[in-house]
Amino acid sequence: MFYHFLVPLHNVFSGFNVFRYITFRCIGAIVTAFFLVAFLGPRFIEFMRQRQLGQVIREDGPESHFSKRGVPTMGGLLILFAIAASTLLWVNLTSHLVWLILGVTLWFGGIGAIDDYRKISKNNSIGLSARGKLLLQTLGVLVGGLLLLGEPRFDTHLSFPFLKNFRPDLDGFYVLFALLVIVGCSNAVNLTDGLDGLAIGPTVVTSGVYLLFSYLAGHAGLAAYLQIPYVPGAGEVTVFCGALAGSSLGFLWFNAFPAQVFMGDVGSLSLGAALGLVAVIIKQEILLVIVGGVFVMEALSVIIQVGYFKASGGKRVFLMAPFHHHFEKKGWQEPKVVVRFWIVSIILGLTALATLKLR
Ligand code: 57M
Repeated sequence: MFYHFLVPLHNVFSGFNVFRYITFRCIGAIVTAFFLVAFLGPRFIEFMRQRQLGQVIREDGPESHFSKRGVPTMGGLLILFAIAASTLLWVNLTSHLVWLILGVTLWFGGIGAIDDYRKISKNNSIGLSARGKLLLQTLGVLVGGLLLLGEPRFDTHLSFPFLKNFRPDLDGFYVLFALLVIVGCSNAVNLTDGLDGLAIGPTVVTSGVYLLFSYLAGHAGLAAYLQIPYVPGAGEVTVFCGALAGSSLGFLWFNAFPAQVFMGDVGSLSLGAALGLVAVIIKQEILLVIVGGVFVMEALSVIIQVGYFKASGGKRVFLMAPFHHHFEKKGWQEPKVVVRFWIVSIILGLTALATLKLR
């Protein structure tokens, strides 16, 4: 919005020219989103507490989690509000890509919100069925995917980190691939969100890395120099990534151990979908396996555990899945598990950045 109102006023005051620059608007989006969450956070937490809209805790989980009963949840509403408000303030509103990302993110948030609300209002931890959730997620991605394919010059080739000349074309199958990336990432973030700050920390790192990649992908000269796919219009996605990183940092303020609020499925499903879609749009889908390695590890631990559990008639690979519960069961304190997962996430983020030069 600022872009549209203030840039035309540069004749009156030349300083308004600064609103042209993606870098400036991205920083504006980070700061705005952070302070929106920081300011509204205590009010939201108080609101949820007064209405006793708190977390239901499973009886079969680690005992250390029983004390978390009643912690306000659905903090994702706050994150989504800050992302949407900050993006709309700072982005160039003619960008189709940003509207698409906002639409898909809010759709996934809506699915999560229905699920959360059913759980807390009935207070019996039963939300939407897994099949119902998957169907709604698939619908959201299919509509988004078709709109994306309708974009002029949308590239259906994949690009692999470290391999600049290997770019297979998925053509019509690209939508299915995008479905796998977006729904997979959404559910992986959801599985990761089981300890204070565990999902939001790597979300900050991942959105930070994609912020940089989308800036580079949207700049023809830099993209050519670094030999990454050039995606016209991706520069505006940088502003969205800024809003995502800023609101996630703001949420971490309250979600850090001991958490005052959980994000709920409204947060985890939408954040995961947003990251997956950004990766798809800027043609760095495979890189997500590295940058979002913590989410991938968590999802794999569940697949391995459930698969082996069924195949072996009740044996387990981990003490408990997802992976973070394994370490809790081994006796690690919650903050230790979380900070160590953050360290892994930061190292993976740096590795992803290194792929820019190593190709
Ligand atoms: C949801 N949700 C947290 C909170 C958060 C297939 C199976 C492995 C699925 C998995 C599952 O349901 N995962 C997705 C994980 C829950 O948090 C809420 O859910 C939102 C995210 N969706 O925002 O609203 C609990 O996590 C804790 N938490 C924190 N801090 C946070 O900032 O401490 C969350 C956020 C909260 C709170 O305790 O109540 C969750 O874990 O339920 N299922 C599991 O994760 C279960 N694993 C399991 O059954 N493993 C089996 C195998 C055979 C599948 C095994 O290994 O034997 C565990 N879930 C729980 N306890 N709660 C089992 C133990």
